[in-house]
Amino acid sequence: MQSRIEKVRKILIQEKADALLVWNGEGSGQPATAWLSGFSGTSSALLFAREKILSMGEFATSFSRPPATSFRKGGIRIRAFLITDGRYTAQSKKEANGFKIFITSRERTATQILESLCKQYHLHRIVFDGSVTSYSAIEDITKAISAVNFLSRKRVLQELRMVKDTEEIRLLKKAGDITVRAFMRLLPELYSGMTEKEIAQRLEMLCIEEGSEGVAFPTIVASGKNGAFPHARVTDKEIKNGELVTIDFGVRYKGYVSDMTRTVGIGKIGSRLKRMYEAVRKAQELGCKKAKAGVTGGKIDAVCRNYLEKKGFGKYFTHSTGHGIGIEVHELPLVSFRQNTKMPVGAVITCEPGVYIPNVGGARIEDALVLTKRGNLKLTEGIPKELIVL
Ligand SMILES: [Mn+2]
Repeated sequence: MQSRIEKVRKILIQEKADALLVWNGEGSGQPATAWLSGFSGTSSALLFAREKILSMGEFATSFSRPPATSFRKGGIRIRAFLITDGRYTAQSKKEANGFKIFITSRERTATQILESLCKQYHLHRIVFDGSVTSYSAIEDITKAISAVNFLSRKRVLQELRMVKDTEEIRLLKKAGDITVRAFMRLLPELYSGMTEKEIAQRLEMLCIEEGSEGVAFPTIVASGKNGAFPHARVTDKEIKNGELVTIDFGVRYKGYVSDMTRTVGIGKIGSRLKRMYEAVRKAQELGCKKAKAGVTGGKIDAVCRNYLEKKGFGKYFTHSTGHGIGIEVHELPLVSFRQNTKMPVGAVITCEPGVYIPNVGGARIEDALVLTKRGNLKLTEGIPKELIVL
C-alpha cells in the first residue's frame, strides 16, 4: 500500500494539487478505491490530502495530535481519509488500513464531511479523475464546496495502476493459467450441435473448477456468421461443421482479471476461412513479437494492421489491437492507432487482432503480455496457435 500512496504523492506534486479525491458510487470508482485502500464497498469517497510536515518545534506548539493516518516521505505527508456509510462501518475498519474513517449520517453527508476536511487541512485545489467520477457527482460537490477548485485529470486513476508490481503480475499470471487450463479442458468436449450458450456455460463452469472467482466479462462464443460481430452475445445457435468458433473469455482471481481469445474450427474448414485464420494468426504473432517496453501502442497496432492489409483483410480489422488489463478488463495503456507514448516496463497489455467478414465469419486470437525491457512474458501460454480443428 505504501508504494501506491507514493504514486499518489507524485501525482499531487506533479499537479500542484492539495489532494486527490476518488469518488466511488453507482458502479464507478470502485476498482480504483479497492486498489488504493483495500476497501471493497460500493459507496465511498477517498481523499488523499497533502500536508507539509511540521518541524518538531512547530509540532510541539500545534494543538493537533500526531496523526495515525499518515504516509510521510520527502517532506510531504499524505493523510488518507475514507468516507462511507453505516453499512460499511466494520468492513471499512477491517479493510482500509491506515485510513482515517468517517461514517456518514443523516446529519452529516459525505459532502459535508469532505467540506470540513477541506477546511481543516486547507485544501484548495483537488484533483479527481474525470473519466471515472460522474459529472453530476462533481456538480453536487462543487455546488456545496465553492471554496475549493476541483480539477479533472482524465485517466489519472488508471495511470496510477499502469505499471504492475511483482505481486500483481503473479496474480495476473495465476488468472492466465486458470484461463488456459479451463480452455484446454473445454476443447475435447466441443461437438457439432452444441449451442453457443451451452459452450459458454460449460466454459465458465470449468473456469470455476480451475480456480476462477467469476467471469471478468460476459463470455463470448461466436460461431459461423456470428463470428463477424467482434462483441457478439451468445445465442442458442448450434455450432456446425465447417464453421469457425471464436471464444473470448476471462476470469477473476484475487481482484485481477484475465482476457483471452481463441478461434477453433469445427469439422472441415474451407480454404477462405483457413486463409483468414492464418492471416490473423500471423498478425497476432508479429504483434506479440513487437511488444516490449519502450515501444508505443501505435507501433504494435501498426504491425498487426499492416500485415492484415497486405493479406487483403485490412478493412475487416475493425477494432484496435489491444488494451491494458489489471483489476479491470480495460486499463491503460491503449494499444491502438496513433498511441505514441512509449509503454513502460511492467505494463500488461493484450494483443488481439481479428478479422470480421459480414455474412461469412470471423477470427480473433488474443493473449495478454507483461512488457519487459527485452520483450514480454505471456500470461496465457500453452495453447497451440495453428488452427485447432475439432
Ligand atoms: Mn481483450
